[in-house]
Amino acid sequence: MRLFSFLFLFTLSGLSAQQIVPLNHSAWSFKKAKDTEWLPATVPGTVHTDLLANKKIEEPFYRTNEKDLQWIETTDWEYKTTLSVSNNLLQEEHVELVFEGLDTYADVFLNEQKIITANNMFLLWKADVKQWLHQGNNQLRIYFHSPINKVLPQYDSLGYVVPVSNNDQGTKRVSVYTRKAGYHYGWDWGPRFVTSGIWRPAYLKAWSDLELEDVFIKQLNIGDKTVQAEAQVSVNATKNEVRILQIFVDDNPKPLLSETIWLNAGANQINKRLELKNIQLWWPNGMGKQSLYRFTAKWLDQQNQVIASKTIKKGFRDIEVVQESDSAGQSFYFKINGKPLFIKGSNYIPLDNFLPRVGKERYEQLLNTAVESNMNMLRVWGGGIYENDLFYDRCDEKGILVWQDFMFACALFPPIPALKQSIYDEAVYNVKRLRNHSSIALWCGNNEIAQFMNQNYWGHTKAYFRDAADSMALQNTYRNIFHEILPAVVKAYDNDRFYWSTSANSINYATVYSGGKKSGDYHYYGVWGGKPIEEYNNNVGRFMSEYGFQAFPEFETVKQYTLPEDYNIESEVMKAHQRSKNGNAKIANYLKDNFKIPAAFEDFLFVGQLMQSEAIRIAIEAHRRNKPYCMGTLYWQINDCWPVASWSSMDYYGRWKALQYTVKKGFAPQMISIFKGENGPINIHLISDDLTPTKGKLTVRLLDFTGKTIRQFQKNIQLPTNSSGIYYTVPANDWLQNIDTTSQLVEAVFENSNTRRATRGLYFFSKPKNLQLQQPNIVISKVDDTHIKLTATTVARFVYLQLPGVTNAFEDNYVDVLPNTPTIIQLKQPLGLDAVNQIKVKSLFDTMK
Ligand code: BMA
Repeated sequence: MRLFSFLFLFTLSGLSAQQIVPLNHSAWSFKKAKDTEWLPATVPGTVHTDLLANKKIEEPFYRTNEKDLQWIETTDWEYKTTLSVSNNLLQEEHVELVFEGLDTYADVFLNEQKIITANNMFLLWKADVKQWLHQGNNQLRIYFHSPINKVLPQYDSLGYVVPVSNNDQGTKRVSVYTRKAGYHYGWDWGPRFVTSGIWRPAYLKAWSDLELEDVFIKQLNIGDKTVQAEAQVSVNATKNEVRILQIFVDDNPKPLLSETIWLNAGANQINKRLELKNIQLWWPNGMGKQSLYRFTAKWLDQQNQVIASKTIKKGFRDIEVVQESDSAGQSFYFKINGKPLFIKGSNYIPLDNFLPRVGKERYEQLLNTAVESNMNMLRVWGGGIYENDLFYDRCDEKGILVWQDFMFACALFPPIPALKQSIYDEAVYNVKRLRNHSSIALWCGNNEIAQFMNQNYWGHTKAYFRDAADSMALQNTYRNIFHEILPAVVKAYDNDRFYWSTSANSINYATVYSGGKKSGDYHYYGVWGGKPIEEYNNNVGRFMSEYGFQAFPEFETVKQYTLPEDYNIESEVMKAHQRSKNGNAKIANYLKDNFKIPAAFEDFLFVGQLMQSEAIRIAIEAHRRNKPYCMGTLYWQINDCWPVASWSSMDYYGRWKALQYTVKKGFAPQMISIFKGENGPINIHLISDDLTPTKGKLTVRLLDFTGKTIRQFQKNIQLPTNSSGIYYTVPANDWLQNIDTTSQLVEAVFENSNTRRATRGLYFFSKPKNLQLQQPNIVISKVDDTHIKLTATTVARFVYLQLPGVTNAFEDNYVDVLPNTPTIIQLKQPLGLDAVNQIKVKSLFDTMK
């Protein structure tokens, strides 16, 4: 085995005067507990990725390999390393061994002394190990119990089966007995890989005198450019002593606060009022700047030597969830710094099944996609993880608000006291870890549990849940966790943040779900469940926290997990990458109603993406038209954790599906929606989320597919701030008398006179399958290094551009091109000389031949 000695000691950013020895570069090895051969391992990591790196298993995401890897979850594993400890380190009064994440049932032994027994993936585990360490080599060994076998005795002895959705793909659904990411056990977009491992950083932390444990800058009151705040500093002192606390803002060398403090041996909590002048407020993306201030708390001894210091970033903003009774029911919207904000965004799931391999770049790419798509919120959904600090740092910087679920989804939880204690500890740890982040908008107890309990799910009836004795125990546990433990933790540690007990939800703290469209937040899956896509227009709630529609990833991605013989959505391999019940049949049915089903596999994937994009476009337009009745839209889901057919708008490799471009346009500050209700007229709606009124010119045309204008209307209009309204009604008996619904369309363009930008909406009278499209003869020409021009001789629908070898090369894609109206597309990177000739183009017409 390779030995690694710590030749240098250094400090983590934000901490000083203490020694941090990271264990991630140390030489680790691992083995099956029963084996004798140790293999090299990576920390942080997982058993699966270590087996892969050692070529002991095949690529888990490839074809149907998942099936052959299920043995890993019922196996016990061991990890070990040698810690070379210097005398210098041992001079400190305390030496702690810290694991920011152990997945999950882990016994940690130092020099064969058991020092930690871990049972919750979402907790930090640490122990003061000084007494067990000696100078030189020390043996660290971690025994991971199978997360399945560990809880089987509890499962078997309970006497009844706790209802868990069939997302848990185990024969015995034991996931709810363990505090571990729900999606590890499978989901309707994810494989089953029940991981084990040291999944977050591990280190030795040595300190003397005092330990600065936590710094919370609590915002008390925002006045005109002045913010009243409180610094809440938690510190552990080794003895009764007098020390100096200083607080600095940004690079200002003069402390904002400098005070001598009497510390008692043990834990101390020091709260100090701060008055902050000339503060710029923090705003979400699209509303203003994301001003963040750096606060550094320092502890000094009486010789002014720094003993410990910690830096956090903080943005100041008021955020409020407004629930006011009105004629329909009750509002549910966010007010930021006093201004109502229409929420635009999506649900977010973990970026990988093997979490430690998600690096900085993938977080960046995800959050850049959110920003580029004009989002202002992501919902960190409850079947995944409380994300890494980096995720929330980037959300703060980019103005992406976070709807933060606690990690509970689609299942009830067994009535086990130790489990509740662990849940309490987990909530305290994560609320304290994340509460400085301005981006976090609310805490939500769980995903869909109350809703499931009341909808005859899991083969049980409502009556069962209400009356049976075991059901009472489950209900009490539910009430205990989501109505008592979690809100109490939020109240104690993050009092100002709104707590919502479950999503979807109508009345906070109700166990009987009475949700719906009139109050609270709403999950609508009638479309995708079988209802026509137009039903989105009739199912608008006050805050749409979920709705979604599936599509396969594009061919390039499919190629990465298949062989040519798998190129059929009903092949075994394609079905292994489709986890939603009847998912393929649903896609095919919706396609039949809306598009001509193409014969070629690649075209099928392409048209499937158009289907998804059209469905969600209808939903987004309906939600925005209905502002302020509806004040938020979060579609299900922005990303994937592996390559799969799913509701995502961007696939596992970061490739934008057609939907992502539609979302970008659909979430733009100004949007046109041309809408015809049943038996109603065709109305031109304009929606503006801007905080200032917008002036511009509206042009509405009736065109035929050759580009000939049949009718035209123009007027100057003004869009009020934060508004949705009808600006023109197409005169039915003049414009629409003799139209051909298969070869004519309505176009509306709004030219914003402030930004000079044009917003366009199109209305086709017929579904894509019935349109009389002709060969559009699309020509691409270079305008300049970052712009190309598309022209067509007849209407071209959903023109898809691909620059081979470049992912997401274009700012817009899957566009409708009208004849006589050149379409300019911007590129993300400058275009090389010949690149324009390499661009591949395809449109709906090509799939209809
Ligand atoms: C909702 C989510 C997820 C699920 C999605 C698609 O219920 O909360 O549980 O993946 O719908 O079915």
